[in-house]
Amino acid sequence: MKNILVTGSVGQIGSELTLELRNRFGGSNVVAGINRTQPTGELAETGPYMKVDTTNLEELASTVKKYNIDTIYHLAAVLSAVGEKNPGLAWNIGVNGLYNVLEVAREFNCAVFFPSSIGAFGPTTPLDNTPQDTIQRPTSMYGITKVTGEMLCDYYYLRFGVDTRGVRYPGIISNATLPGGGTTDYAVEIYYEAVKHQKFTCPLGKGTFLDMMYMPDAIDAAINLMEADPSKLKHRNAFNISAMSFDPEILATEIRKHIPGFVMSYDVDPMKQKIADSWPNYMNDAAAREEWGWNPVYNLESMTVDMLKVIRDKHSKGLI
Ligand code: AKB
Repeated sequence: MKNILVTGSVGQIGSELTLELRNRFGGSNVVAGINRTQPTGELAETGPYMKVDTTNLEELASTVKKYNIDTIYHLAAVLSAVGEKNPGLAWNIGVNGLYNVLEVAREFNCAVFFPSSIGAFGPTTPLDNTPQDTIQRPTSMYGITKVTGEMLCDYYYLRFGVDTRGVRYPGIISNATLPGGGTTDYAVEIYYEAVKHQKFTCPLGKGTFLDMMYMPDAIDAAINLMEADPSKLKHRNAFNISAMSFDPEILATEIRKHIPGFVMSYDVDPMKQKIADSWPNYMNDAAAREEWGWNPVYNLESMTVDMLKVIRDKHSKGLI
């Protein structure tokens, strides 16, 4: 029997991951860890939720104990753009929060999923076909917390045998919960603005290629990796995973196939642009494919069809 805790369960990935885990493993077996934002709707109705501030070791430990948790999906995080504005907060949540999760996992024998990111790379990394094992000297605080997290997870596995596993997520595109404060958020916002106003002002410049992924694939990645045969995993943590790579122009052209009048202009945010320029154009994810069968379903075309269908539906119901 699995008993799962998801930290950051009201966030962009956490909210959809929690519901899918409840689908697969039963609502009462998946605890939604919340902090400042209360869960609503399905998230509040389909299973238990608890206040779990990951920077508070006692709060985390008492929830793990109370629900006999054996697996923690640790999604609580501060994204890259917010992290640059508040580096102390990014460090506290990104590193001290993870340290507490790993300590509790060690004490209560839990497996841990940790999402690293393309942010764990930096300007001296080979940015095309970025290898699984390569130079990592990120220049954002977000990236520094992600590299530290990758190494902490390796350390807890090697030193204490904690079953840590993780991926390096690209920008995640979704239509349920909005992302908050990332560099790749434009690739979500553009769909909403295209449906609502047929125009969008892009904060990243033409030619800024980044890896991206549709949410259903991001969720499958987390669950499939956690369910994978451990004897096949040579890396365990920080697997490069990707599904597509595009720049804002390519994305706008794809949207225009469905909304011919869509107009995009640019107002480049220097801080976001600097971060994006230091991240890979596209990663090599062969290790994930070989070691645990990573195989994304959605590409830019199929994702765009689905995104526009869902967002148009919400718009027609007055929900956005
Ligand atoms: C961000 O832009 O900060 C995140 C990420 C790629 O990790 N979406």
